[in-house]
Amino acid sequence: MSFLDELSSTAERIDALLDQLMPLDSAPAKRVIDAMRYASIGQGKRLRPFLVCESAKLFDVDPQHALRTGAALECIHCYSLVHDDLPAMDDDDLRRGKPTTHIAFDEAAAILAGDGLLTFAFEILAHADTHPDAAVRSKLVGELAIAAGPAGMVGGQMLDLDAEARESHDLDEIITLQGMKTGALFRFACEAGAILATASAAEQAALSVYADRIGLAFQIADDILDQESTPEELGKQTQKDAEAGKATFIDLLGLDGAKARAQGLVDEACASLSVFGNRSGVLREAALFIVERKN
Ligand code: GRG
Repeated sequence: MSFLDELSSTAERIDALLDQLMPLDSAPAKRVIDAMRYASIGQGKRLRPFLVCESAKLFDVDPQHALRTGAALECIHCYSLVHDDLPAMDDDDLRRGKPTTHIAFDEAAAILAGDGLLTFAFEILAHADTHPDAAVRSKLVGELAIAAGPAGMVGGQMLDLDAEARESHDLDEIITLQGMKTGALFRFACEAGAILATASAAEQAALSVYADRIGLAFQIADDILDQESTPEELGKQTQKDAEAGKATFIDLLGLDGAKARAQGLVDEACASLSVFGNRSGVLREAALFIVERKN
């Protein structure tokens, strides 16, 4: 199977699982489930769940355990998109090629849908179907909470909002905030397979370096796409960071410098996988995909 076929096959399995886990018919509060489903089912590259599944394959983890962990992580990612699009944050009306959740429903429903997805992620992880060993489930819950919370994504978003008010920014500051805002979920995605398998510290460390490099490469590629693509191609508004006065990697490195830096990070990510030998081919392709993707 080609890399893109593998990616879309994981996306289909994630959609099917989320559909099964969030049934509309039996829900007492149908509108919030409807909004949660709208925000999470049917679109998105599912890159983070894909990384969970592929890192898990390195250790022959039960694919269903990896898929549930990936679905939980995707719920967190989708919640962050819903809340990020709200008028109090980025105020966007287009996401994944369709109206954002607060436009399709209303602001209160979008806030609750984000809250619902955030908490549902931990319900999925805590369930015995995710792993028979409670200690493994507990580790997954703890690590995802750290990645999504004030030391990770939420903290990075706060630093990002604070940075808008300042005139000058330096590269280290932007690397730190992006490492928290988007990098932390990538870190969880890549380390989850090792957690599910109770892998060795050396294997976890290798995946941690890989995650760190692809997380930063992802954000640099996002800034490049934002500059070079159209809203139709990306399915979301472009150039919003520049309008908001946010510093991007292109401001700090120049377009060519940003592209060179992203490629250097892909090379470092691939090198970090040498401990896994030829079992890590798909993860190498994923690193390349992250900087070559068109949306
Ligand atoms: C609101 C708590 C809170 C956090 C928001 C990550 C984040 C913090 C906001 C997302 C805003 C954004 C567009 C950031 C750029 C990087 C990013 C996460 C892009 C979207 O991820 P993809 O490309 O999207 O994986 P799909 O749609 O494929 O899932």
